[in-house]
Amino acid sequence: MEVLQQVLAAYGLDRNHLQTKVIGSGLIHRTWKVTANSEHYILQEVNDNVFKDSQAISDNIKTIGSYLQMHHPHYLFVEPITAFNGNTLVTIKGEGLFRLFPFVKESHTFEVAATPQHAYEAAMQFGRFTKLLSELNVKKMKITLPSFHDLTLRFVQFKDALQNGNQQRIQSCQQLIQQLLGYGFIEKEYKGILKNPQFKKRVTHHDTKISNVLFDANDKGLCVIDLDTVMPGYFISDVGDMMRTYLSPVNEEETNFSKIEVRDEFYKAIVKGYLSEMQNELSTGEKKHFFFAGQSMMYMQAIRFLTDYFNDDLYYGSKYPGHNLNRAMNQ
Ligand code: GN1
Ligand code: MG
Repeated sequence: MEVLQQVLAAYGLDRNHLQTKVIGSGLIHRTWKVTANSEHYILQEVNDNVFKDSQAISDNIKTIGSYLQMHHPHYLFVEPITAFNGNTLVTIKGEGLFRLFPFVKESHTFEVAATPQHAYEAAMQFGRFTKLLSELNVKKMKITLPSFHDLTLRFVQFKDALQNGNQQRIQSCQQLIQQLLGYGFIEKEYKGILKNPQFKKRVTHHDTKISNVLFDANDKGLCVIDLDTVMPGYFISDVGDMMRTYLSPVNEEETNFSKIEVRDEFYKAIVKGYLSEMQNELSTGEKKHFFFAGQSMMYMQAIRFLTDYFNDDLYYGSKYPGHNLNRAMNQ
């Protein structure tokens, strides 16, 4: 707590009237809701082990912020607050890297898509975000995580882990490994996309789970948040991660796998919501890959979790033995 008070003081918040509460379920950053003199804020510790170039994140947020301010001033863009050091990021020696956001009044988030309407609203918001930025030169965006959604690289990392990872764990997962290798055609199709001139790089969010959308009091989407992975990418990343996270009634932590199913209505809602904004942006070739989008992101996440399991949970961490194995099987 001492550390958080130190961080908040760097933004001019009076350390004597503060309340902090852990919120969010992200695997990479840590997040708190802060109340200071009845004003609310969101405080985040940025994982600089994963995001090694924090300046790239700040630069991208500035680039997008100024573009939207100029061309779409009505868009609700939640920017981090500038600290006394003139920067949005504050380093506390030996502790980490932090930033602070204003809390958007009367907004809320969902942890799961409970109704097709939630899925529709979220998909529309992610589509709108990319569409509003479609005239921004995508090359101006920095790469915050190199090769983040490169399925070929993830496949190579998976095969690397099979060679060099925890042999005991690998031995006990032969069936799952064979199953995942059997889906290798998904990676081949991805390679085809890289060569397909109909596919375009756009400003892509890359983390489209429902909790990254702010909703208003009437459950209408307001805007998207969590912009660290916004960088050039393909639409399959955003649409695919929505499918990965909205189609099933239970999330990636569920270990009773019989509860996992694909809810058709939610699939339709994602396509409809996304196309309500992106209809005229996507090529015919891209539109043909809606189904593939879901397939490829679920596959990528399965091999990322299993790779991490074989690498002794170095990346995602684990709360109980076999956690990342369960996450992989869930996918
Ligand atoms: C990570 O931290 P979080 O939960 O927003 C990961 C995503 C995964 C997700 C799986 C930078 O996101 O790619 O889809 O976990 N982000 C990074 O829950 O690796
Ligand atoms: Mg995230």
